[in-house]
Amino acid sequence: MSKLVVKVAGMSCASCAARIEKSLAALDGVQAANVNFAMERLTVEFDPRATNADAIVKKVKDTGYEVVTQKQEFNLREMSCAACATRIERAVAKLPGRRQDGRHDRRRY
Ligand SMILES: [Cu+2]
Repeated sequence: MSKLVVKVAGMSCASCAARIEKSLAALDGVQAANVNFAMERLTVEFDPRATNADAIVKKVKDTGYEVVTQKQEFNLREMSCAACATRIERAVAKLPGRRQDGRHDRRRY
């Protein structure tokens, strides 16, 4: 089971959200479709053997709404996290634990 989470634009009321849910539920391979109107967020659980993210996005567009693809944002966020991890690793490496003379400090943390 795969999960797709995207931002949907163009909804003006809760029945828009319901319309998208209904439309996606009719799509082959979709197990569950949930639209959070307030968050403008669409969550779809689907069988990747039966459908894919592109088909789901197309269906949303065909229903009359826009998908603001966040896949790229997710990637950026991951990259940013990796950079943060590196930064943390670097910062941790600077913590005392080794003496200038190279011998290990026996202090425990
Ligand atoms: Cu509406």
